[in-house]
Amino acid sequence: PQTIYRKDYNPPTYLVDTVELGFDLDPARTVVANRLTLRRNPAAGGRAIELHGEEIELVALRLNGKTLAGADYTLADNRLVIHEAPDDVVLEIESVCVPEQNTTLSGLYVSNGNFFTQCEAEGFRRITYFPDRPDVMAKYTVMLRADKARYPVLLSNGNLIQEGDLDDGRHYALWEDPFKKPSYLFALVAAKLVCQEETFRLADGRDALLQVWVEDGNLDKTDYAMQSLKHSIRWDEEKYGLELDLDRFMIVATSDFNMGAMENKGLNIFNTKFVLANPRVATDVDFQGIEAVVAHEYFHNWTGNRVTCRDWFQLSLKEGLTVFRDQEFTADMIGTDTGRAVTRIDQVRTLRQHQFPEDAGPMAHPVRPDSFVEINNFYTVTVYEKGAEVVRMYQTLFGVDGFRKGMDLYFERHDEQAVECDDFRRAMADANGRDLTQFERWYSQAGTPVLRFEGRWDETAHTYTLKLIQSCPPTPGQPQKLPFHIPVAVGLLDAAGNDMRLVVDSVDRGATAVLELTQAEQTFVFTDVKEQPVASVLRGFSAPVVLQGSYTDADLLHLFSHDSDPVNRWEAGQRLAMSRLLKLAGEAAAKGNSGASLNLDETFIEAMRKVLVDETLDPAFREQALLLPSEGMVAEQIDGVDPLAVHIARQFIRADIGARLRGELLAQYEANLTPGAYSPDAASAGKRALKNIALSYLNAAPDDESVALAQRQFDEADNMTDRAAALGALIASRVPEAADALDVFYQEFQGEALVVDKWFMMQAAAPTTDVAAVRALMRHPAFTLRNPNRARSLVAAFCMNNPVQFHAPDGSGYAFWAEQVIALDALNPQVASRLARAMDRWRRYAPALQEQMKAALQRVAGQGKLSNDVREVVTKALA
Ligand code: DPP
Ligand code: ZN
Repeated sequence: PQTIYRKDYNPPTYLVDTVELGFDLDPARTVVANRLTLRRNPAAGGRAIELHGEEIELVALRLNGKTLAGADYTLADNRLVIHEAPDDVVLEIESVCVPEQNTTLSGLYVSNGNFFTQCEAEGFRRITYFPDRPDVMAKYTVMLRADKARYPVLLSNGNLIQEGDLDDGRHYALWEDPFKKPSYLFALVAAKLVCQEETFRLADGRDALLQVWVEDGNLDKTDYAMQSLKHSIRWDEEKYGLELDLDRFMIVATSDFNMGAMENKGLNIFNTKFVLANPRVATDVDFQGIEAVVAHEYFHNWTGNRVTCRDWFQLSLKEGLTVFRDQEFTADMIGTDTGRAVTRIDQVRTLRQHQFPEDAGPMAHPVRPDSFVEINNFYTVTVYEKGAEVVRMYQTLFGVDGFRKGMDLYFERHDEQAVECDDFRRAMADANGRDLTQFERWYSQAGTPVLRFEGRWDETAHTYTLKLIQSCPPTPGQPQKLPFHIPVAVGLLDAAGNDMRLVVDSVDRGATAVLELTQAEQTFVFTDVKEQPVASVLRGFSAPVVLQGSYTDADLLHLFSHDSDPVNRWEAGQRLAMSRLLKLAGEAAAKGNSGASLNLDETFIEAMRKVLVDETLDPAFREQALLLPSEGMVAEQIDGVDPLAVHIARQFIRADIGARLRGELLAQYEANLTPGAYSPDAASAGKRALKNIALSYLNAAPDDESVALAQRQFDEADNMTDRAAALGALIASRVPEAADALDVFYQEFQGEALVVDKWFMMQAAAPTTDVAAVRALMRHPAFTLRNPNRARSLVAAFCMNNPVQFHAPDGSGYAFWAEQVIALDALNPQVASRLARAMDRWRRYAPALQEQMKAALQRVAGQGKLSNDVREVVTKALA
């Protein structure tokens, strides 16, 4: 496979003005007629027209009305090159594809008998020959023809111009998108679907038609998606002055989808997981996911569609920015300060759990990568979540108003253009009159920076000197790093736990100062500091870095009790927990992985008790504070890690909390019941979260009463959040009741695919489920590798969320992984490649495990036939 480099970018030789597509849809043989007008790009030079095409058959090719002879063009390696063309060209291309055989779910495919498309990043070339690159933006007209009985609904981008009947029971629909767009935003749907629809008044007084399309029988699960869409439209109008630019906006759900959703212009196509919800089948987390993803895809209409990417190396231009926007939307929807902080804590946890390991592993890449083999491998937590952190830092540096000015300038300059990350940075810099040259390193340097702080209080001078030291570990291809421009939000707590007023260089900086670290080492002096403070550094997680400091338990307890910044308050608790987890994991390993005679100190238990019963704190925050760092996060802190030791340590702490705080946990369980009709709002969800973590701790040290409590909740709850939590508690407590509950659950929900996914997932992630048990589940009639959600719910969930069994000392988990990566790769490379990433961190494990992981990687790498997707991942892992 070939590596593609950012530095090799060349503008397209020809630009496309208009595209007229005609589809005769047939699962076995779809004929696509494509008429495009092109014009030579004076900025490029060259008279060859280069089109991409993959897995399609060329039937006819005409240039300005003349059929091209074989000598006029070359068709090889998925490229169609017309050697010499005049300045203005009308190309007519006829080609054929076979949607029913397309298991990759990229291009045009069939799901449950319906047609869908997915074109990002490079799926359009699987539909027709085209310069399939985001810097070619054109206006599209689309004619769809299909059997009316089988496909009564025909949708594409933009506005419906005309529809009617044809002979032979067929019908047609003509769609026109008034905006120029890159090919990756093309979409069509031909299906038997029903919709919830509504007219919505936009800020400028226009009415827009909003639709949510689903399969028959699912209309009872579309309300929340519709509501989320309306909230998103309103929010973008109010927050950024950005309006819906179309007369209609459609969301369509399909159960076969590689990603979460796709922002096709005016026709968003979604994984059912992010559309369908009602209290019976969806959890609080599912509702949150729907709100966030609906918002995300809607926000792309401006950040991604109106202003798009010049090339795929710029992916974070739209993804980092749009994730930041959906994060801010979610926080604003909750509306309270703690609610906002709780969402921020979720984001920090995601970064630590997924992005930091990626940034430290073989696939580490900058937010704006310099090269790739397969672009589909770069829809990563780095491009998305770290990219969002980079965008957030502009807002931290310039404030909400300064950020808005930068956004306004960005749209003023670049509407309907395909641009680079640098253009966004320039708009932020120019709008705020700041030099952001050094800030560019956040886009070009991979790896998570380490930020160390040392504080010294001078008793006589009444100064507090804060020394900040930054470094960044090497990553593949980047042995040395230069200092980053890091906004470091700092507060100082006095002995009573109150914020001191901060004075730096005679300027009063209030309770929290945003210091700008630009050198490898810098000191900041706070004056008028009358007592020894405790420093609260990196408030609000003001930069995506690893923070190190010589915290004492006393400092951490002080912050955990008093910090006015809820994120750092939570963080102090995580640090207290992490130090215990590491110590106990070490002890367990030293004792041959027996949990016997481990001990947890009273200080820690007392801290947990205090936060658990603190009625001044939101339940949602208390739940976050009680949730221990995951086994994966602990493993990241240990060289030569033995996952079993980590599991034993974490389970021991959970059981010890369950036993020693039994009374308090029971009381909180009772106090946070949410009687009455279910509502997914943040306050109710927070109560359920606290109640359910109490239930989970109680069942980490199960007794008759705690099991009965879980059983009763399972039997009586009227919503999926509580039912799934109860089932999880029963499974974790390893009682015989768990098997019965699993059966009941399956019987009740076997008709709900998304709930069946949960059923598989809970079993896949249970430490009692070994490889043999996973194989048995794969033989269940409801299992199939062909559906991405289902494959992920069992196979990926086992490999990624069940560390103890996946890392079984006999290597059986790794052998299973290799087998499944190979099997999936033959069907769907994108899904296979995600699974392949389960081995990213193999070099961090204990030597005996490492050896077997390497062997499994080599087995996959040794396959003759592998997709570029999987080949890139395993090759980089072994490099
Ligand atoms: N569908 C993916 C997203 O919205 C890729 N654009 O992030
Ligand atoms: Zn996106």
